[in-house]
Amino acid sequence: LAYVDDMKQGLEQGDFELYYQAQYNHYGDIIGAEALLRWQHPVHGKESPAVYIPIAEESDLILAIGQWVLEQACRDIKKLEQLSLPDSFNKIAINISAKQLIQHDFQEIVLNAVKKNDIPAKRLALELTENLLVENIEDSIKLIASLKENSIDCAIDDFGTGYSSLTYLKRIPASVLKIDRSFVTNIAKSSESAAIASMIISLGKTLNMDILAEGVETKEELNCLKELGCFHFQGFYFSGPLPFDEFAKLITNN
Ligand code: G
Ligand code: G
Ligand code: MN
Ligand code: NA
Repeated sequence: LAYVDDMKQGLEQGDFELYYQAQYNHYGDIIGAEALLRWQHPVHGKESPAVYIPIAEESDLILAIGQWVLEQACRDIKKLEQLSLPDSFNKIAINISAKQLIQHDFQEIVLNAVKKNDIPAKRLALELTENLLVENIEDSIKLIASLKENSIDCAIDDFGTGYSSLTYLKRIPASVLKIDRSFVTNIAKSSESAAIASMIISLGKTLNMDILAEGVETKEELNCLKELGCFHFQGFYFSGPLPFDEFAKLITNN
């Protein structure tokens, strides 16, 4: 439990931080960003959320962390609203864990954070993984539809890696489909990856969703995605995750 205690203490001490990775359209305009959690373990140093989020998910600490992420993102959106943002900029997306999503008052929690920080709801979006949605399919469908009515869009994260059935996908009223990084890496060299990406892109189009490719690292990958009809991107080729101030500079200079 030592690790969970370290996280709890880190959260209380204000050691957690949100970084922002910009998302771009095919003109090179910034259309949004994904908020990514950062925390430095007192002994192990910088660690990926891929390591500590699953540990937090084993206890209720993920709820406190998720709450902090939600509120911090809303505070940062408030700060962005006071800058001169480009017209292309739409929203900031935060990642949501299973335990958060299944809270009976999850929607209320989200809407309260929006209200409390006095930001337009359309500036906040949620990223939910494919598996998370499928595990709670009926409730997820209702929740996403209801959030959408309240101007909060949802994206399906890591698409293609889970066990989603296409029947389910059709029923999920998400606005964005994020092509998992694993299909984007080497897309220019691997005909298999290209075929899968192409399938996801046509699927998304059929379902009237925006398609965003994550993990774009090279010009070749970018060109390949454009040829396949994907026009929204995120990845090191454009920008890595940045501390808020640097992200704010990036977006106002773009
Ligand atoms: O930021 P990358 O840098 O290492 O993130 C690794 C993984 O952690 C990704 O799958 C990402 O979705 C997840 N992640 C990052 N930030 C958050 C967060 O605030 N909440 C949740 N639940 N997951 C996050
Ligand atoms: O699962 P999720 O999509 O939320 O993962 C986001 C993770 O991907 C973060 O860890 C982020 O730092 C990482 N990431 C973002 N862009 C790139 C990229 O271009 N290449 C690689 N390898 N990782 C990336
Ligand atoms: Mn994500
Ligand atoms: Na992802």
